[in-house]
Amino acid sequence: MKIIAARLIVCSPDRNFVTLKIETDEGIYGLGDGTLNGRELAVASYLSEHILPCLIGRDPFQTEDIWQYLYRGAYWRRGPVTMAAIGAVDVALWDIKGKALNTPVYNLLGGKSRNGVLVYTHANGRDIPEALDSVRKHMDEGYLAVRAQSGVPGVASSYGVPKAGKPYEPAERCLPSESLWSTEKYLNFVPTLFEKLRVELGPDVHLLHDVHHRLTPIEAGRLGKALEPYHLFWMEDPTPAELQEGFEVIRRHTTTPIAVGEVFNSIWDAHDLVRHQWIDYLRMAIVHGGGITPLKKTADFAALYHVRTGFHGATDLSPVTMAAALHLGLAVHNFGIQEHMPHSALTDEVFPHNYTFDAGYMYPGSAPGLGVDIDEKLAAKYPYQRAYLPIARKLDGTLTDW
Ligand code: GCO
Ligand code: MG
Repeated sequence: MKIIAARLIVCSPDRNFVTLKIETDEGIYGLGDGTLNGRELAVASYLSEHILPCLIGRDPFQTEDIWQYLYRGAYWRRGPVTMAAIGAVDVALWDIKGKALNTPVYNLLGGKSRNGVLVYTHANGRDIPEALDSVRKHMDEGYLAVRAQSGVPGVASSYGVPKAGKPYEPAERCLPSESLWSTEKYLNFVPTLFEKLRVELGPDVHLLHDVHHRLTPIEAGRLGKALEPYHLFWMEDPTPAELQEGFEVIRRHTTTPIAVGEVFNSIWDAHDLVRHQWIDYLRMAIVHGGGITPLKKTADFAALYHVRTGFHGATDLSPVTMAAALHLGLAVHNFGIQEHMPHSALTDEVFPHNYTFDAGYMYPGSAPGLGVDIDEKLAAKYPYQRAYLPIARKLDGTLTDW
């Protein structure tokens, strides 16, 4: 089998997506996702200018060699743009491989290690009563695990809280908006949120929380300790993770489990975190980490240190990445949980897929390959629109991590 064509479909059905379609001489094609929120065209250009011409004529079954060719062969390694571009190719090749062998991708990764993939979804509210209602609503829908975010009194536009009545979607089709941030107000408030949730909801539901990189390690240690009575499933991205040893400080102070990695793009970003057991869950997105090939290796490495997976699953990753995460999550032994932030109805229409949700779990389906397609005619009706993530400033105007 040979690759005869590779092209991009950049569309915006409610939000931007960069999709790669690789076609073969046997009529089988595969899809990959190259979406990098707010930087979509950088990945599209990396793919069309630098990668796609090199794919023509290659054997799509050689996922390992093609991955090494694109990673080592470029000389310039890593970084979100490069790795998302490589990830798009790698995932499309696994899709082709599954279709050619007439089997779902998880069978090529070790087969099913479990019946279904435990997922968590997002609850949010402008205040504690609204956040509580939102968690309850998702529990009624069948979710066994829910991430809870709430507006913080005295802090305008807190992370994770939608603008009135709209589903939460951080990228906006305008120049970056600015939100204000106060660590002091946040740290005083969050334990009261989870105290209320536990009292009202009981001990069984898994509760998660995303700090979104906003604290220093010692502040994160304080928060983790304060949250211990409410036994969170995890506290996510407590501090920016460039300094991996920062997590040792957090670990020294709290037993609240830690999840990190949605902005990582290489096993090397997590190497120290994993081998020192400073974290519990690794959240790298399949696309931004360079595809299924490196993520399988990363998961196996993490397994040696009791670190489990919690792959990124926000709406800025397309249904193709969602499917890839479900196949890999079903197969690896050290699966932890999968994020599920459902896409809009329009996005789902553009990307028809086989994966399903039932009673707290998701299932990738048994279609050959990944089980996701793209309706190109419909996609063409929604052209790319420039969009940015917001930025955050402290109350005194200092730019801080969003
Ligand atoms: C999450 C996230 C996201 C990010 C988004 C940025 O845990 O799902 O933190 O919602 O903010 O992916 O593009
Ligand atoms: Mg997050």
